[in-house]
Amino acid sequence: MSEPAPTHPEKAALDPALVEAGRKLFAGEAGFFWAAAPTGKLPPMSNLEIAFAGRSNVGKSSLINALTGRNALARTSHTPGRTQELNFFDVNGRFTLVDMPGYGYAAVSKQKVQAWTGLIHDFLRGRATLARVFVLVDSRHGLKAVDNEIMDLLDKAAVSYQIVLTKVDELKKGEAEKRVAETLDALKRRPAAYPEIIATSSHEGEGVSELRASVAKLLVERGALEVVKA
Ligand SMILES: Nc1nc2c(ncn2[C@@H]2O[C@H](COP(=O)(O)OP(=O)(O)OP(=O)(O)O)[C@@H](O)[C@H]2O)c(=O)[nH]1
Ligand SMILES: [Mg+2]
Repeated sequence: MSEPAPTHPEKAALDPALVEAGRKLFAGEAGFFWAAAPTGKLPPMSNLEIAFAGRSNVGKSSLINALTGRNALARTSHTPGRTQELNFFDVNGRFTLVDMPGYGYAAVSKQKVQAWTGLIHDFLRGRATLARVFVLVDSRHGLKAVDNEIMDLLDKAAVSYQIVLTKVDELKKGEAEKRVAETLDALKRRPAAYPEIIATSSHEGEGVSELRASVAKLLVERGALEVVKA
């Protein structure tokens, strides 16, 4: 008899070889190598890049720390607006993580918001080495207008992106599943959206190995990593 069809055919976490590849991928060295301010230069393009975008305070920098197993590789803060540049982190000389300033944060000057928005948009639209954008969404709040704007931009530029829900440790049991289903539904007509959502908690580690596996899968697809099947 044939096996029943999987409910999440794309679910990278179900493939143990990818989970292991993801673990290894993030197990070695990780280091900061470049900051780009709105008026500054981007680093020369070399390795594939994976960017973390999302509203201010959603947990972008914390998730980079959780993925790389460091406490303070990317700077985090309770106060929104902590990350003010595009920060580039090399992982094992193999690929690059990009921590971005938050969008939709109104408490800094209008001028600053404009400069950050310009920087974020230019980078997301025009970077050939950008392999995927993780669009982080607070699991307590779901998609907001600013998230839809960023997804519109990524769809138009045909840049692959994946929604990652953050801070699921703050939710009651069962709420995360509901949020995932509702968010997936909102992505249906979005051509550049990866059809799988990962629910994470940087504080408790939930979803982190799944996210690492998703990065491994992406690098395999782009020819930047080989995975030996068990
Ligand atoms: N409960 C909970 N809080 C989290 C989690 N991840 C991050 N936070 C908290 O959220 C706040 C913001 O985290 P950051 O990682 O600095 O957020 P960011 O998106 O980089 O913020 P900006 O750089 O200001 O845009 C901090 O107080 C973190 O401790 C999580 O998984 N669970
Ligand atoms: Mg940050």
